[in-house]
Amino acid sequence: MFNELYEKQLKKYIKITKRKNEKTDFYNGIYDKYKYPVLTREHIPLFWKYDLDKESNPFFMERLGVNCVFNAGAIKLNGKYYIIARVEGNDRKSFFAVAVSDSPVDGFEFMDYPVQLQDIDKEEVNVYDMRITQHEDGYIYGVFCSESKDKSTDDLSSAIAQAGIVRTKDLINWERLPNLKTSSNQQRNVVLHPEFVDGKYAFYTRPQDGFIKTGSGGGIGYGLCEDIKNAVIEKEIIVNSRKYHTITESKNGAGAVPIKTSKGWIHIAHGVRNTAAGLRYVIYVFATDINDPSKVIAEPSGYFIAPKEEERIGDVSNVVFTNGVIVDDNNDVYIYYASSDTRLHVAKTTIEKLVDYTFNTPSDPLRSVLCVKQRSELISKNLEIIRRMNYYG
Ligand code: BGC
Ligand code: BMA
Repeated sequence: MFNELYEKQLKKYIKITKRKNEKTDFYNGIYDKYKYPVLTREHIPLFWKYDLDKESNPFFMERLGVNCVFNAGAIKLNGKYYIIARVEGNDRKSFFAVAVSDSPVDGFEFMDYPVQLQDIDKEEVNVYDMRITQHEDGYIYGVFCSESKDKSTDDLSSAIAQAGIVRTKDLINWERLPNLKTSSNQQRNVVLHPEFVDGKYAFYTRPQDGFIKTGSGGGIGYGLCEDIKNAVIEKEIIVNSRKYHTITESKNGAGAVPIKTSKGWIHIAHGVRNTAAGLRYVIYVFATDINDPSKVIAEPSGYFIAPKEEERIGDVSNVVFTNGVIVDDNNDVYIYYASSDTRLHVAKTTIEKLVDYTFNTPSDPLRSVLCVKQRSELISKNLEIIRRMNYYG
């Protein structure tokens, strides 16, 4: 009985991890979407959840269930594709786990153990959303959110979020460095830039007044630091502000590590607006100057990816979120994005398309009347083309 139950679940696990992915018929010309999520809770090895000892677990029960697998950093290393996912147990605590595959779109399997972070702060309760930066100093860095209880209030849901930093060369042994220090007492969505700027480490930050409320925190920030082993940002500036009645009205934050292109650094970030149904998270794109990664030089209007169909539903519905992108050797770009804090998907584009999208999509004119004008110009240009086609055709 025990063995049968085990084998049945094992078959399901093998089926899901060996399942081949395929493109959907979703079309916008900008990226393709894949049918199956690349990681879900079903991808978690059985030996992470069940006690496989018949004596101590006669009913073959899950002892330590996993709730979801989502927001992930990503990197290609020695020809393999690695995803560093946020895994959340049934106990609501998140941790990091590395999954690897020979393919960017399917076949991901977790390494035997989750990432074992060094315990440097007894107050730290939860960790999540690791960004993986292959830095020119030779290390691979992971920057993540380290959360602890806010003891200054009786509100039990109030927390202090800080940026934790680890580094590795092999994705197995991780050296933990002290958390980043900035003048804001809340930091989430911190991303390390892959190159030195003026000989210093450059971080994208997201200062906030409160844990959920941005307060005076105006958007995605930026700052330099001298020493990564004791990272302090003295001066933080806002590079990409939140704006009224846009997709970033409530919050925005850096997502994946910026992608270097001939026209500038391309950032795939997230924007949040509030609705009667709660916060809505979408993914958007902007670019910064190749020589000054704090200077925004392009920002296509609206969202790049928004939750669609089954992506809308999950633990925290109406959310898409990304913190990991892989640029392949042939300039294909894989965007790993999670939906509704539940599962991880992949979308595929190319550097060429991403550059075209970023630099040739009109920007948001910020007012309905101007948006109609913008759209009418497109319509009249197109009607002219259609008329000509009919005439010659
Ligand atoms: C959750 C995150 C969330 C944050 C703000 C944290 O406690 O783990 O997923 O982004 O709160 O809502
Ligand atoms: C946050 C993020 C994510 C999460 C999102 C929606 O602020 O840091 O971890 O996907 O909220 O819950």
